[in-house]
Amino acid sequence: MSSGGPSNNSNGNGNSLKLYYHPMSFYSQRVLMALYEKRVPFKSQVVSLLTKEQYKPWFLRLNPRAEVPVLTDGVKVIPDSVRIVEYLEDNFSNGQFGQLTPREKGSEESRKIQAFRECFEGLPVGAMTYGTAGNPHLWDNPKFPFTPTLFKQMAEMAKTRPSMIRGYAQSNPEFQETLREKALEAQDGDQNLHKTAEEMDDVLGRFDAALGRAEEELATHTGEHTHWWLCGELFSIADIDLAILLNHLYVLGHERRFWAEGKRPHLQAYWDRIQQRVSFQRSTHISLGGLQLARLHQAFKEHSGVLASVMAALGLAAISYAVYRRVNKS
Ligand SMILES: N[C@@H](CCC(=O)N[C@@H](CS)C(=O)NCC(=O)O)C(=O)O
Repeated sequence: MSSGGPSNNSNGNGNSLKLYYHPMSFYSQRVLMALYEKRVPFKSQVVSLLTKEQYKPWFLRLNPRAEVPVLTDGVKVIPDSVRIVEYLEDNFSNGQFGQLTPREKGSEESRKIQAFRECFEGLPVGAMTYGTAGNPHLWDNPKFPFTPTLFKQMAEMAKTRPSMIRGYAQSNPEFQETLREKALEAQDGDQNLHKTAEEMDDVLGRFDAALGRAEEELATHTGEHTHWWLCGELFSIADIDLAILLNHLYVLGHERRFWAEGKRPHLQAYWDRIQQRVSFQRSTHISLGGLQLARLHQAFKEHSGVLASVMAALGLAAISYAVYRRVNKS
């Protein structure tokens, strides 16, 4: 998929870019990692998925599918993580910016990157996330913020999602067609996130097959190729896909199923290495303070008045107390 060539609105130095995202969103993390890897400057705004800010008219005007991430470049609006990463690669790859695809297009490395991208980018990540939440027998070792309470809320949300989206379609006539389509997908299609144990076997199998392919490839990096990334010397878009995927599975608590404790030693070594990368750390870091601040920001916008001030004061007090405790501990 191509982003349609250089933007007339882009000045090529990233000053006009703005990313609408959520720090817990898998697809947002993929774009963040690409931006950090390429060292492209950008502004950003958190869209609070917890308070359903993605269904507010201002955001639907950017993306009628009500999904983050969305990148704007001047007046140009680019939704969808795959398209955004390609847009960045097409428009910000010279001089000061990093390169995530080989210069030589027909090479073996290029072909491998494309094949791995198709393999990873086709995985049903939403089904994995919400399906894990809705099947307690799959809760092995989940990490913050995936607590049992959050998992239970997510499982409930997966059930009520189609009717919720239909409700938003009704109250936003301008975006009705796209939202009705989305509701149908959430009811019967790919986007049905309410999964039975049997359906989850299939979802888990698909991830297992993809990670098996990665393990096989990494196992071939011997001798002078031990320092290679997934498809070669270059740290590529396939590496971003794999890094964010491994992180997501780790946070959901699936590392023992897929690679840890001797299951896939090459993938384990890759995971250890990827965690050292600054772009990875910056794109996957989720702080409780950050999530609370995003909620407060939304509250401010909606009820600018006494209530918001009180909430802000309470939130800031809680964050200050957490910082105070941390400082006192160290
Ligand atoms: N294909 C899209 C998927 C984006 C997506 O599903 N984003 C989720 C967050 S990870 C979202 O915004 N969901 C909100 C909703 O569907 O209400 C991409 O690659 O960016």
